[in-house]
Amino acid sequence: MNYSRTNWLVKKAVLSILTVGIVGAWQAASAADIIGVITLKGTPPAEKDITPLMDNPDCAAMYNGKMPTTHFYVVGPNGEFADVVVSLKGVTGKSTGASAPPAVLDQKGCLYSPQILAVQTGQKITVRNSDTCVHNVHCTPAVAGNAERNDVQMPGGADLTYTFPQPEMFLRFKCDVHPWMFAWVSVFDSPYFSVSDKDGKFVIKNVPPGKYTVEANHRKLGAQTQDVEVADKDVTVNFNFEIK
Ligand SMILES: [Cu+2]
Repeated sequence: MNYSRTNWLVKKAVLSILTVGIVGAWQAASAADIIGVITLKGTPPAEKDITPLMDNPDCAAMYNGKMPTTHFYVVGPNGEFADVVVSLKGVTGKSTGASAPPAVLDQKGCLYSPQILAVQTGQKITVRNSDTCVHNVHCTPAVAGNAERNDVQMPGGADLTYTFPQPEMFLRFKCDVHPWMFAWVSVFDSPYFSVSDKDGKFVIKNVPPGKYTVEANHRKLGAQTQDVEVADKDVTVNFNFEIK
């Protein structure tokens, strides 16, 4: 074997060791998603008509005579249950909120949109007024360290920005001009949470390997938990809520 052939073999061996090392490190650091579907069994109480909204000409103009209602139970035809906040219980100190894109809380048709929102500690919440009337954004946290604020927002006014440093479930936003307007913002000290969509689906992305308790929390029906172990494959966890 000549020198250059030996040299090439040595280089090839070093390269394979490096490759194995890099792939190994990548696998060790891999993460997986926790996915699932939330369903509701039984018939929830009927939503309430928001009649005072229709007494307000600015707000009523957006509904063409069709009465808006509350959104306490957002359920699909096969029990697909939306607006359930799913998170990893007790995971703290992992927030990437400071560098996460802002979450948007809009005021449209004299309702908050969305009405159930989840963010990280330190993540910006952009509150917008898409309506032609004035709103009064009033957040009323219950956890020490999260500040109450009360801000007037004119139609076409600049976006407002809120952040909360402490975890809190269902932190209330209300409007002091329109007493039916509420949004409930859950704040987590990690990026590991999700809100179920209209199909009842949720995804908690890039969860590091480990054992966790997954909590599904609905504002009216309370919380359920399930234990899971995450390795290197996606894990499915479904929750079923029931109206008794
Ligand atoms: Cu308002």
